[in-house]
Amino acid sequence: MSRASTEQRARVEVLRNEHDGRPALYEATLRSLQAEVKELPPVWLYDERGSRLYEEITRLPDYYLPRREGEILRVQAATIAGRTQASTLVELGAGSAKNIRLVLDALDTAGTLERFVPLDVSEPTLRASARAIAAAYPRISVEAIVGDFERDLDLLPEGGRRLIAFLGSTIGNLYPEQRATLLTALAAELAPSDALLLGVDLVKDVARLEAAYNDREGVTEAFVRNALTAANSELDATFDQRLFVYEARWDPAHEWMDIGFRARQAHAVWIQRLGIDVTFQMDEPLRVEISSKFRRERFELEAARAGLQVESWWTDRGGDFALALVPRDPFAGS
Ligand code: AVJ
Repeated sequence: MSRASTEQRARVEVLRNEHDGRPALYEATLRSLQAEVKELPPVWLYDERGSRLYEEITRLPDYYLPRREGEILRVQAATIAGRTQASTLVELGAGSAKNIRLVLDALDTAGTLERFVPLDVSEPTLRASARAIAAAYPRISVEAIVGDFERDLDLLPEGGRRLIAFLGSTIGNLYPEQRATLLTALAAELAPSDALLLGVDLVKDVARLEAAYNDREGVTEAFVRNALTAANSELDATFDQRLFVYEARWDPAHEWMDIGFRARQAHAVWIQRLGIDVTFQMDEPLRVEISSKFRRERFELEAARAGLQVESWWTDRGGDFALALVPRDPFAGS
């Protein structure tokens, strides 16, 4: 682990830099590209350009997720602050950290907040949002962690009352087994006065789901294609954009959006840094991410299996999105 830099003035510390996580990512990429259904792990989506494109997605009219989550937070943030009385707010997969500001505001108003710990895979994005948060909330310190929430929970600072937020339905990018592993790891990480705040997108009308990932402007396609560009440049790979057609469709059996490409024709892609050739048949899929959609009962059951109990489940008025508040120990007297 390395301490990349300390920026005293902005009170932003970057614990651990991007470098440290690369071997594990390459290993995971190797495995995914050799799996039955070929996949490029979604972490490849979130380099600096990808994070910027995701920002753009959040402004698309059809991409309702962040707006619905914001709607819930505007109603519930004060309650969340009152119940958790958190002194440390952690955000996993923080990105540019927009909706989390609603939680920061409420905790700041409640007067308990001392520290914000955003964790994200993109170092430039993390640095920018950490600086912006430090400037906007002069009373708190910001300790940013460049990392992968599936691997780096042990890097989270301890002490105080911690609220660990995982917003935007990012948990939907994980397969059920990975989700179970993460929830179990979070349950183990929580101290008695800590809590989790999870944002999850809900199962809904297929047309609306598919529209959210197939915008006319092609921003989502550009975002997903950027994973190929990122892999080409960092792994010295030969993914040819013209040989892959973008596809995002609802998988009713798994209740997830299946997002990626289909090969236009049979061909091979050489991945120099991994030392492998990946061969595609005509029409063969290359998945880049899944985006699981949830139902309350199933989610609560999964949480329970990990030893977590959902104390509050809040949705927006339309029932599109949900926020789950999960204390390690039930909040006393509220
Ligand atoms: C950030 C993972 C929640 O799954 O909706 C948006 C990513 N992909 N458009 C999602 C995404 C295509 C997004 N998450």
